[in-house]
Amino acid sequence: MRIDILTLFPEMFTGAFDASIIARAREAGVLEIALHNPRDYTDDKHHVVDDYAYGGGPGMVMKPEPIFACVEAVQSMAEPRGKVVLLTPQGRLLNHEIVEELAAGPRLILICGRYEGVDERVREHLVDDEISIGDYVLSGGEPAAIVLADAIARYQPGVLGSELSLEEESHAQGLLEYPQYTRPASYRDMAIPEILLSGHHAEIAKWRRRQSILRTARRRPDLLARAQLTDDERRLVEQELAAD
Ligand code: 6GU
Repeated sequence: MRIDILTLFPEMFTGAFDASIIARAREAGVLEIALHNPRDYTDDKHHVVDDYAYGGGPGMVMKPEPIFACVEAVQSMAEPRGKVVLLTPQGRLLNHEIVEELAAGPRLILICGRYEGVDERVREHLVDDEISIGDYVLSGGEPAAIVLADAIARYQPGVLGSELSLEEESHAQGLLEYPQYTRPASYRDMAIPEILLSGHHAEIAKWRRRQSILRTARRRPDLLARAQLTDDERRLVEQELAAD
C-alpha cells in the first residue's frame, strides 16, 4: 500500500515513521509513505500557503491552489489515484471499521489541515472523505495522520509478528482486550491469576473471553451493545454489573 501525506510540516513525521511498526512495514516493502509539502507547489516568490478569511475573523485559511496542485501532482505519480482524505476535527470519528476500510485500498492521500482552516473548495471538490481522531482540537492534522498511518500499517500483511494478534486485540471483536501478564508470576506480593499457570488452554481461553466481556461492559458499554455475545454471556454481564 502507498500513503501520500500532504503537510506544511514534514519534519513532524521523522521519528514517528522511522521506528517500530511503521518502519518495519516500510522496510518489508508492504507500505510506502511519501511526504509532500504544498509550499513546494506555490508559484509566488514568498511561497504563500495561507491568507485572511473572506468575511473577516481571526486566523488564517489555507489557500486552495497549493493544495489542489500538490494533490494533482501526487495523483499523477502513481496508479490508482487513491482516495483523498482530509484530516480535520470536523471529520468522521476514526474507529476500527474505518481503519479496516482505508487499509484495504492500494493507495491513500492524506491532507493535513493547519491553521484555523482549509478553503472550503478543497473539501467540496478535492476531498473524498474527512477523518477526525477525537473530540478535541489539535493544532494540525499531522498527529492524526501519524495515528491513522500507524493503525493502517498494522493491517498490512506480514507487518505484525502473528496475524492472530490482529484478531485477538482490542476492538477487533468489538471487545476490549483481556488482562495480560508476563514473568515473574509473583512480583512484590502481586500474584498473577492462578488459571494462567494451569496449562488448561480451553479454560484459559474461557477466562480471557470472560475478562474481555466484563472489562468492556464496565469501561465501554457503548461497545458492548454492538458486540456479538451469547445469551449466557449477556446474562453474565447483567449478574456481574448488578454486583458492582
Ligand atoms: Cl484530524 N485534526 C485536528 N486539527 N484536530 C483534530 C483532529 C484532526 N482529530 C481530532 N482533533
